[in-house]
Amino acid sequence: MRKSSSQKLPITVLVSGVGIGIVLSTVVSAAFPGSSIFSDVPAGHFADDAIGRMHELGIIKGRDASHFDPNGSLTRAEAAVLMDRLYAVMNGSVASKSSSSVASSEWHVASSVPKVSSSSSSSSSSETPVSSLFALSATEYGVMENGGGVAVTIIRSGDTGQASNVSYYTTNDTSSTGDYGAAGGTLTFAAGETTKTFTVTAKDNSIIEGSRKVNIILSSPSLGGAISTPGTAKLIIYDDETVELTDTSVFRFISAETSGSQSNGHAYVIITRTGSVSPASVSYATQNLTAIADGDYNAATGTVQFAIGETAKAVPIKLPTLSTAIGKTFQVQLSNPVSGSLTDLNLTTVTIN
Ligand SMILES: [Ca+2]
Ligand SMILES: [Ca+2]
Repeated sequence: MRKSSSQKLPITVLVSGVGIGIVLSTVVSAAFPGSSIFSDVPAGHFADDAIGRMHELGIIKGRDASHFDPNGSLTRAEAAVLMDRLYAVMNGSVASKSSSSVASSEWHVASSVPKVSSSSSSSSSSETPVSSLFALSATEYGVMENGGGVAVTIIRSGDTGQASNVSYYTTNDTSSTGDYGAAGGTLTFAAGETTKTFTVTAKDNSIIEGSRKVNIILSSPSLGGAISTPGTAKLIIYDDETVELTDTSVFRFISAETSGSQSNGHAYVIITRTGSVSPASVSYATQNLTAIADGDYNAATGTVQFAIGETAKAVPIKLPTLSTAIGKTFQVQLSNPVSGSLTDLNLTTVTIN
């Protein structure tokens, strides 16, 4: 296919057959959605109208007269034919000649490129511009791998007094398609509506793999609209497999000896851990040496929770103001690590100052 430098096709048509439908959605409206033609395209499917439009334009056909196979893959040859037809339609010419080497029984081949009659052009030709701005509610969302889905909110500002719509979709960042359910569609805001939500679903597995990121992208605002900031966001899928962390998360005190000042009211002992890709916890308890609990210092026991990303925690131990306690010592002992283990620095001696 040759094309002049002034006639460029959108790069995103390379992504998939469904992507082609989305990109061209502003070219012409569908008289018949894909679901009215193909039994395997659900009504309301995010590509329903796009499939109908592309069928009307003759750019795509079904696997047969009643099946589209919306989740089927596109080969490079099929992509070339589709783009060639797309190119011809966008330039007002018929592209059927380019597909002569492809069997007409193949799903993507149209026997002719029908003109779209004026009666089949509906809403977009008479659409009134609405200057809505669309943005995501955050630049980052998070979900545990086994936590189901996360609701993503689109906020509409600007002109919200009239109906308008915007599309959204997801792509891989560090994720792969098995990590989540691909989300995409067009959301219509009614007059007065300022927020809409959609859900991206995480897929659970039993693989230790760490966190992965998914791109969430707003696109294709309706006529007169625009994408505001943030128009893209990252969804972080946190792994819930933690078995390996028993070996990788090690708890310890930062020092075998420390001190606490009565004038501060507390002694603080610092617990650190290596590895922070998963929640973990460790318990602690005070023990007398020369200092006696609940006189020279307040006995303390508890469990310290480390959230994802946390590598250090301070445990406060109350020190009453008591001159006879000065110079005395007690210990703090670590025990019961969860999703981690202990090392030699599991005991620290505190001197009261
Ligand atoms: Ca899992
Ligand atoms: Ca996993």
